[in-house]
Amino acid sequence: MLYRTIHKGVAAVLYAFSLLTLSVVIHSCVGQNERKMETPTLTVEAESYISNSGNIDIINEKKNVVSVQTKDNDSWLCYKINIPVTGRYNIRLYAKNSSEKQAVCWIEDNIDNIDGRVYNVSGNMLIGGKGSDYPGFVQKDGAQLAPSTHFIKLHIEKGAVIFDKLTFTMIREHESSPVISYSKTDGKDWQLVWNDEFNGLGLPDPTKWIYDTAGNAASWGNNEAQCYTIGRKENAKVENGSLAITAIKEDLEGKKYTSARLISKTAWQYGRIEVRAKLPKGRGTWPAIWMMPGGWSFKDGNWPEVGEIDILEHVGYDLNVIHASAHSKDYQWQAGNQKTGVITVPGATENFHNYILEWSSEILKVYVDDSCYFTYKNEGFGETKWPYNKPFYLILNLAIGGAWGSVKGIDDAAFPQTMYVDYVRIYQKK
Ligand SMILES: [Ca+2]
Ligand SMILES: [Ca+2]
Repeated sequence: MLYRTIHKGVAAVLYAFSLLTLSVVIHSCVGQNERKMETPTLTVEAESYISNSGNIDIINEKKNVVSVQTKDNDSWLCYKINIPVTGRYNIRLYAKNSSEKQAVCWIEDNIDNIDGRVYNVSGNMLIGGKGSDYPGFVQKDGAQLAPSTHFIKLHIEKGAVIFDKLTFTMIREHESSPVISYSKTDGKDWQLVWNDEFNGLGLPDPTKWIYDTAGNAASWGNNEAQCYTIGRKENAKVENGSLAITAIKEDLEGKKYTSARLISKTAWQYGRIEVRAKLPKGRGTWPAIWMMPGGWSFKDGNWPEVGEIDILEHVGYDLNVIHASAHSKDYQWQAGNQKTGVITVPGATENFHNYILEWSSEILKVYVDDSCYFTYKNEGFGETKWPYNKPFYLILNLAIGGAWGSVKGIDDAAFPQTMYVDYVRIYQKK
């Protein structure tokens, strides 16, 4: 359910655009000393610096907004922050320029402040002078930060700025080495190799799932209407034996809905992927259970050449009609010739059903319960038609709107809506 309506050139532009302006989720703040990360946005007030250099004043810029005003010379401010999880963070600097000249800011990290090593985390963040077209903050995707206490130094050069706060929002958790599980081609019976029964309570198991928000700024290439969040129980939680991915009608980051997109930390090559789910309903909902190649990220582009396997898609305006598809360079949505199967499943939004992919080097077969309704055989013509001889990871998401989901509009009265997943079980031949 990825780029779909985007032609390659547009995708490339969007990719470049997203690097410049990636806007990620900010919903609530976590205190600076809070180690447990429900919501990975750290907010650092400008006035909370522990040391500084240069000529600065603390001012009440507006009611309830305390800021730091720097003069028109070089200065720095140092902050002590706790980074809870290894990863790359989008860094926003909420500041405005009080001089004519463009100010140059950057963020530097003193690693543990022990050996005096420093490195530039953000690169230059430019704040235009008075009269420039400026949205109130500048942002950059920063270099990777390790989980520890950091002494972060904000440098301000050339201009004079009024600086309110700084935020660090996780873009994507660091994956040291993705786990890959291969099926034996000469194996006999299916054996369970991975599962999540969703028996706990709270956020999804962080050893098994990560959140993907990397396409929020680009509306995920399908012009989707939701903002995907990270570590927010309202959008993704485990309770009553199921994972609940819930789409809510609420404003966040310029979008009108929130939801979640989880991707597995393990990738599998071949196997039987079994997902027991109950679907949301309502015009505008677009739940999906699908797979992309191991290590692939939305920002990597190169869709659909890399391959995509959709085990389930359902759009709310077409109740109970279930789709399975396989996309490749030669068979894909843009050309209208992707390999697809369709089946009607009465009560798909009322009851749990098993959505199953059986996948080998020779064939893709998709089932609902015991009914096989999609088969695609490897024709033996190579990667452009069969890019499925490599590991793929699993994605569970509930999109709202988008090129397909919003064909008949979005029924705001239907929200909130939830996709429930009773379990995910992966079998391989060992
Ligand atoms: Ca402030
Ligand atoms: Ca369960």
